[in-house]
Amino acid sequence: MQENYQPQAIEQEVQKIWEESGVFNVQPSKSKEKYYCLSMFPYPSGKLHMGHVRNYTIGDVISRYQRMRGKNVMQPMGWDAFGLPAENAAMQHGVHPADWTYSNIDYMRDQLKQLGFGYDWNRELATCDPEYYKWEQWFFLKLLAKGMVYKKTAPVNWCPHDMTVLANEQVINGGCWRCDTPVERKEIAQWFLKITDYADELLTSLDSLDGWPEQVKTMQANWIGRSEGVEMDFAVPDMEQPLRIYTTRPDTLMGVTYLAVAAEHPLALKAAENNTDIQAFIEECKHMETAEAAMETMEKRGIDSGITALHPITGEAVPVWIANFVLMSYGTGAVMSVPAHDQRDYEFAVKYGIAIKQVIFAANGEDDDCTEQAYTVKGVLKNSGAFDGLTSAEAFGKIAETLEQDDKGTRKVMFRLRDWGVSRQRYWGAPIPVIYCDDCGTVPVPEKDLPVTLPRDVVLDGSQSPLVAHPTFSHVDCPLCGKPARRETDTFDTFMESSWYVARFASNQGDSMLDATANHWLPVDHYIGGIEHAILHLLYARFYTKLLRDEGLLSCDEPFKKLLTQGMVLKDGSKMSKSKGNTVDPQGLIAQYGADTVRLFIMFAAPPEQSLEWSDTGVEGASRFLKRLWKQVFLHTEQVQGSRFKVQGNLTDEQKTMRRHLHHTIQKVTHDMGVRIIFNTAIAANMELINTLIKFTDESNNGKAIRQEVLEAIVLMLSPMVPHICHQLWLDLGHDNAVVSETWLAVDESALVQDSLDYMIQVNGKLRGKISVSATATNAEIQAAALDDEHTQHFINGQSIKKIIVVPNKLVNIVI
Ligand code: OVH
Ligand code: ZN
Repeated sequence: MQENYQPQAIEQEVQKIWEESGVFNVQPSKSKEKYYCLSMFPYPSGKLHMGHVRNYTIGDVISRYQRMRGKNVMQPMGWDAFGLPAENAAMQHGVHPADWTYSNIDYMRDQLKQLGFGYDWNRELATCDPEYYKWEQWFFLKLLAKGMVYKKTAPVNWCPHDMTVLANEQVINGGCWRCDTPVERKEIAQWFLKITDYADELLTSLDSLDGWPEQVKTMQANWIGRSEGVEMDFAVPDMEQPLRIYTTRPDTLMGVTYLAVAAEHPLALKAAENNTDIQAFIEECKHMETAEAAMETMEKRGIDSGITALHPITGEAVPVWIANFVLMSYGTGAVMSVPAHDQRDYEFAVKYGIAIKQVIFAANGEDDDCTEQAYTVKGVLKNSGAFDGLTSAEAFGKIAETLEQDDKGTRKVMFRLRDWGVSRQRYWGAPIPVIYCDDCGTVPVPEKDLPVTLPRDVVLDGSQSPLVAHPTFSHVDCPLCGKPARRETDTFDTFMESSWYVARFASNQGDSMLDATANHWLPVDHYIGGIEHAILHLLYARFYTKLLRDEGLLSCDEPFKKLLTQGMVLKDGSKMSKSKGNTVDPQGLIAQYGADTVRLFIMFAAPPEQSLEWSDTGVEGASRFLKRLWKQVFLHTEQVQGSRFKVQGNLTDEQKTMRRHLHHTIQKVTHDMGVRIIFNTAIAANMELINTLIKFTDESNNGKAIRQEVLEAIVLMLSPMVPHICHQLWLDLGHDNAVVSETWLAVDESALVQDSLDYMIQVNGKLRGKISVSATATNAEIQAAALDDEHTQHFINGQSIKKIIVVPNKLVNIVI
């Protein structure tokens, strides 16, 4: 065995052995239980960052641990390859998005291999491969035929200078990222998936996800946002259509002092007809971002439309305002406003001098004043005519009933969730497979013509997508009538690809979207990824699973049994980022210390769900620990010279204690890795065990046998974390098989049994002696043994004893 630990000398060798033996390539097995472990697949953005290294190390450690537990583990890897960064690179460096993407993939794949992750590379996929997105197009057409997708106009961010649609992240402080021109809101026709049809199921089946963090389930539930309320009509004398609004607080209906409509609402447009101020206001509202987050923080502004609507119960005239915070694409584009009981309505009313009418009062005499701010809690009704004296809950029912009787409203369950807009006006994405014909309308691309592939000959210049002007791509013959027609030039949101890759990995990836083996592997047993995907990606992937199920392609209801959301990797307390210049490049560390040190540091520095603070001394520490482990194995092999010793006869106390420490450690590490999914404590326990082993200098044959047992156990326990060094040490310890295929350790219960226990003896609270008693001794026996102790007797010195207290497993306190 080599005397010194040289990671560079072993890591590549070990990786070659794994690759050549194909240990990580799996097929369904009848005898072994399956375990599908998946880490969120990366955007091939260039090279791995520490967030990736952390994510993939956690996944690999779980996979290797489960493998040792006898599971048939499937751990795949692939590339979420479409998206804006490739287009940006194309513009900045003049490289084609496809070339950029594939060369990044090659580089990053190599990095993943250098880190020793045990992937089944036979299952690798890239979402920009036509063989992949073909099935996405195919499935989209299935959904289209089913009525699960539709087209409607929806706002996008539009740069009037570059004549292009901007993604939300391309809007910086309301301006275009390239030219800073104020961004406008523009309505264009786009494709939507009816995720709202599944809102109820997406919400209720969250309850079945026992293996998900509560926090993530809450975020999903809030996003879906189920509410119970009343939809009602306010008649507008000047207009044919009444104003339809929805409220979750019908109990406050008698406190309505105005209504607010979106700038694009028909009522607003009518009001603008002869009013230049209103025209100007509507024009201004167009210059606003579409992002909902921007809505929350922007200044709330409005203008009186001059039109009034009639209160559905009192018939009183209520002014209608046009407001920038009401969105046409949201609900009905109109809301009722109750300034006394809603903070946003309150601020708007104060700003524009609109009346504030309090109708809800506290039942229990607490402060219900609403002159400084809205009083938003529920209570008892006043100033509400026939409804006075009712509680909010009672009023909800009574008011709903009254409206229903008059045909002016109905109770309604609503969801905050909107349908999923999947159109992107971009080049580097999967083409949406439809054709527009003047005669035949919207025509799905025939199945035989799939995939609709992206043309390669394009130039990206930051203005509109090159697909729009591409001669052969955009101009096609109508599949139905053969006349010249236009192809859809939008591409899919990249969340489409990441919504079903999970199932594709699990399938044979042959000539169908999914085959039956997908049902063997799914659901994913453990899914690991960043918290930034807690809402959208996970919701879309859950939705897609249900769509695939309802299409007969999958049999499970949910894709992810267990979810681990890893924490951020920080440096000096803040997020690592290129712009801050505080990144640590994994590549340099691998070269300097080896992959095992990087993996060990990452797993030791923090529990997986917490943020991890980068520390150079921590990396040094991890490296030193591996050297120490190596040295202990080296010294042992020198001592035993290839002989195997077996424990014979009785063990000494010291030997028993050593074995007890070992088996306690196995017990703890098994629990930490398999149940708690916390690895830093498992590593720490092994570090303590090594420290104990270093002090265990017994050179008898039994001592050597026990040292062998301890070293083997440490190598097995650490092998999921640091698989290369453990591979080598396992061989050095005299085995001829690969540690990767060893089974996990069993606790030897008999080693845990302690024959005797040590007790400290205190006399009047002062430490006076120490005794050793049988582990099965009764309290009375322990007391007797304590009083019998020579030193203790000296301190008692014949005085009478007032009290003796035995603290189990610890001490005996004698009071005189
Ligand atoms: N392709 C998508 C994706 O997120 C996933 C799809 C399933 C939608 C890393 C950092 C970042 C950091 C540290 C140092 C420098 C720079 C995780 C950044 C992700 C994800 C995968 C893939 C990052 C967590 C946040 N973070 N911590 N530290 N692809 O390539 O961005 O959440 O789980 O690993 O990431 S991705
Ligand atoms: Zn046609």
